[in-house]
Amino acid sequence: MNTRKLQTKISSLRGSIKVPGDKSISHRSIMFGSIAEGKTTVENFLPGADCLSTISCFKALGVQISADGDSVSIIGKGLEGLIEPVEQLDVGNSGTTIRLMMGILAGIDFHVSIQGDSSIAKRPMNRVVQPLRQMGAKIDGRKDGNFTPLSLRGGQLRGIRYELPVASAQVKSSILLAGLQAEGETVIIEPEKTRDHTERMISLFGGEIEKDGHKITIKGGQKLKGTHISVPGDISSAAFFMAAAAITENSEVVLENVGLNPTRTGIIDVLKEMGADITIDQAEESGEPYGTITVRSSQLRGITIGGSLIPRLIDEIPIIALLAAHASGTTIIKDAAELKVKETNRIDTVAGELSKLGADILAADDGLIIKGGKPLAGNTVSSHGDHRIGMMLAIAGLITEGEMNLTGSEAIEVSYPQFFDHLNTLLPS
Ligand code: SPQ
Repeated sequence: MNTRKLQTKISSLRGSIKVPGDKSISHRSIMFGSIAEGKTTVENFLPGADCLSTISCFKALGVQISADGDSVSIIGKGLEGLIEPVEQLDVGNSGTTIRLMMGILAGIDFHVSIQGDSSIAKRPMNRVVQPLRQMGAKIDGRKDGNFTPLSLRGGQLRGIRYELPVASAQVKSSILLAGLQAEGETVIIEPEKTRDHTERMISLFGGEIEKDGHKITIKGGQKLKGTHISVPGDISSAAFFMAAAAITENSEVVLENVGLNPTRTGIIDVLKEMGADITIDQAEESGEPYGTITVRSSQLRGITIGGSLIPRLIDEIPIIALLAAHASGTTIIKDAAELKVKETNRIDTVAGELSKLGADILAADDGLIIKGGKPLAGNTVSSHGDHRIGMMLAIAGLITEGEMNLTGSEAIEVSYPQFFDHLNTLLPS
């Protein structure tokens, strides 16, 4: 495990950066390219550890994939082109890889064994295992298939009508990928709208999908055709620098080519409501909307965040907690119990690590209560192996007095390998 000395209290943060490609879209580009027929090319792919796990799993399933930095090309031979892997598939730290890949493998009549790291071993898989079993897949694993290692034998699936018990894009996407191969129609009802990259990608690859409010319908037996994908920058990565500019003095940070899919822009709504000085310049849409975001030093105030906003910013809650710790007044984050089943229990890790710096933050059952405005003081903090906790703490350093060390800083490689290089370019020289 690496320990890294963090930059503490700075006088300004200025400059422009292009954050790396969106993680959710990068995963999906590999998966769809692998099950489509013909060649798919991907530009601005995120070569972070999680997306590289997706590439290695699909290579093990017999797909020809060549990656050169952020350019990837995939020779898809359709679902029939996938072969039974000799070795266990290793998803590393990636929940998206395991849950979406299971939806694909559920429809194929061969055996696969899947595992991941110690964080994946704690994350619930029942949420996809249950609907995929209902569709006809045979899945087993630890605790009746709720935890890895998992063993899966797919086969002919039947369409189902499924009301999602939790708002989860991973569960929705897994069922949609199975639904593409099932007999008849699959209908999914979401309790709240979640990120819709899978739906957009089905259309981009020539498939048909119907959306009507919270209801999504897909017909089985569809064939997809390879295409070209340009991945926009990841708003979840940009969020760390948006927050950094807002909480530091004399700052202006420009973030170029950031994905602005409305199912992901909750962080922009929150920054605006907290009083941030933020400008959005949206560009023409090509499959996924994108644009330039500029954030300047701001006077922030506490707000209440909950309901349908939560899935639109679920991965940004660690950095929102830091914004709240800096703002004046109280921030309440509720309806976010899903945070407990991420790479770490993010309610506990956020509250624990920010408390170490002196923030007034309480863990609640479904969120956090933060009384802002207390000055932060340096300490040794830990990522707990969670990339988003590591990046949040590195940004906290920028407003912290004294020395600060981060253990487990390597976790950041999962979604943002150039994070510290980008941060350095914004620091005063
Ligand atoms: O892939 P993984 O590990 O689940 O990644 C996380 C993250 O913080 O990067 C969650 F821990 O993002 C998920 C996100 O929380 C990625 C995702 C997707 O690409 O579909 C959807 C969300 O998860 P969920 O469970 O709400 O569907």
